[in-house]
Amino acid sequence: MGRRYLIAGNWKCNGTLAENEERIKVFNEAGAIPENVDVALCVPSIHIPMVLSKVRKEITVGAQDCGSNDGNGAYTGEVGAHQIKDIGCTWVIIGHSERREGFGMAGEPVELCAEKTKVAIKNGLKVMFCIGEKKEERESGVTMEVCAKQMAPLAKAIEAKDWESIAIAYEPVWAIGTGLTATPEMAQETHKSIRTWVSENVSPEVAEAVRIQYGGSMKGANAKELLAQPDIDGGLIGGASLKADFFNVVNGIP
Ligand code: 3PY
Repeated sequence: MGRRYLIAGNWKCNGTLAENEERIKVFNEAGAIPENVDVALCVPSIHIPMVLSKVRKEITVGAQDCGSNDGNGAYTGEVGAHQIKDIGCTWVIIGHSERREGFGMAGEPVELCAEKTKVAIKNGLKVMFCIGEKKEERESGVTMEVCAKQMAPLAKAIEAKDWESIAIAYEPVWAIGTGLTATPEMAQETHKSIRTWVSENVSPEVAEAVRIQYGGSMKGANAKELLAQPDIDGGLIGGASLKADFFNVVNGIP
């Protein structure tokens, strides 16, 4: 496989400054990073400057969302892609299911996620673009229809060359924060279908090159088997990225 693995931590809204400094210390001392993997940490925005100043240079840093505004303006509470880039980040997560669901409020529609991605790339960021189905959608056999609906506005909003700045994070919603994980076979089947969708709707070249991460309760204990699948190119790691176990995932790559 020509694709480099991408293992990224999604710290969500966790940690005091002191706790997150301690996490960085643990990861800095966790041993060498294998040559065929990119490691990133997407941390709470308010802790980005601390993480950038303390983390070892082999680990890149990202935010967990950005505004759809392209530049400065009257957008109270937003953090702009231009600011995330300016401060030194490489990545931004867009469309995580927790944001799509909206924490009980109106969530982020797929068109907004596509627009944010376009703006993020324009401002020099790389994007982990999250997609994935809910439990009832998997049970009624519409997993791929759901993923396609989430990707279609993105494919429409960006140009072919922009895909170089994208990793697709397939995160079945039923596996997030539940301890449930898709079996390696289930995950592989969906990753393969996603790659086929990209081949048919973007181009075979983009499909071959784009990295598809698995997310949803990935941890040291299950990473090796998931990452051994031919279409799983990495992980977006929630809870386990808050612990030393994150490096068991990094070290689980084939
Ligand atoms: C999880 O593993 O819980 C995630 O949501 C990763 O983004």
